[in-house]
Amino acid sequence: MSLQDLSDPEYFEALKAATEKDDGPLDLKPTYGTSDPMVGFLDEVEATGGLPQHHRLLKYLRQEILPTTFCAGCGGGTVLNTFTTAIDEMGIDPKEMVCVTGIGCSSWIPSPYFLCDTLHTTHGRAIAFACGVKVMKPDMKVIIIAGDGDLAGIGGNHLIHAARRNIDITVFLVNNFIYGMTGGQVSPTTPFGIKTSTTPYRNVEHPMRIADLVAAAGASYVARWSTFHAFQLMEAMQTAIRKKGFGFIEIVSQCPVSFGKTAGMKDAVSNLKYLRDNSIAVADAKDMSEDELEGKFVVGRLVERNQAEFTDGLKNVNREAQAMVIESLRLKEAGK
Ligand SMILES: Cc1ncc(C[n+]2csc(CCOP(=O)(O)OP(=O)(O)O)c2C)c(N)n1
Ligand code: SF4
Ligand SMILES: [Mg+2]
Repeated sequence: MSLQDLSDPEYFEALKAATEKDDGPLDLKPTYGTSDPMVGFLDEVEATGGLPQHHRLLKYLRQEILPTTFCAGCGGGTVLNTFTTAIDEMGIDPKEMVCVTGIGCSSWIPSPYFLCDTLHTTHGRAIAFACGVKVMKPDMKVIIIAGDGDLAGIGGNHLIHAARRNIDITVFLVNNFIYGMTGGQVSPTTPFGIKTSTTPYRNVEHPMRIADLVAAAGASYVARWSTFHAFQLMEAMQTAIRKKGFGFIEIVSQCPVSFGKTAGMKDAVSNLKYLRDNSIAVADAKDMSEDELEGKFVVGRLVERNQAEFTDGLKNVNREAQAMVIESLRLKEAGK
């Protein structure tokens, strides 16, 4: 399976027919009955000598499209695994979710790989589509997974204003520091001094601290973790999904191919060591100066607060407006 196959209309029709089959409600009982995705998996590998057909997370994936097209060592696989585990542990029925995404390697994490209703939108417009879905379907869990280029670059304005409105959607921004899919161009989150394909000498811009910006804009929950911190990330994903209002996690992730090749970290391990060695816990960062924090990733919960949510506000104003119209009609009928 390759990107080429996906542009073949016949292949797409077959894929559509396969995914449109309605098999009734999904059986959400974990196959192995544990939250550790490796338990059972390794036993089955050993017993069969091949890849397991019954891994408990497989049912959340569009299996007809596997294996993924991610490069070896890409953080996209970790994010997909972490997200799927979070959904499984929370017992959320994927039929009650809509995943929305934009364009880029990270946008492929929910679409096509995660098996729920997905909207694969134009570059930078995932949040605009997601807001529309949430307003019309307020009971659905609306979750966005997309890249730094998509959400902080071309879609940055939508992100800020959705956070300001505190609309009840969840956004997982995969920050691999570059435009990965198009060859590693500099992005708004590229660290200072790093070489990319469009800054071959070094990046002279300072990166946007996108999670801090979203926190300042008014989101209910904001955290930053990395693919090195898979378990903390999984728990934070659950909190963000549960939290009423705008939930946001910046997931600092590795792209050994488009980022690592120019930045001097060609394999996943050196990328992950870079994430590990440059992560500072929120509590430790409090006493550090701006200069000391240059090039570091402050990880942990940045904000958690309770405040009015956008779709509730819309519902209330609709109710008030209807009451006003009914009252004015009553007065009119009464000749007053
Ligand atoms: C309007 C528009 N401009 C530019 C592009 C080309 N383009 C496709 S993916 C992409 C960057 C994606 O970067 P990011 O969101 O960080 O995802 P990554 O591939 O790094 O995961 C760009 C610029 C496009 N598809 N549409
Ligand atoms: S180019 Fe980078 S982000 Fe895209 S799939 Fe490959 S490793 Fe992942
Ligand atoms: Mg990117």
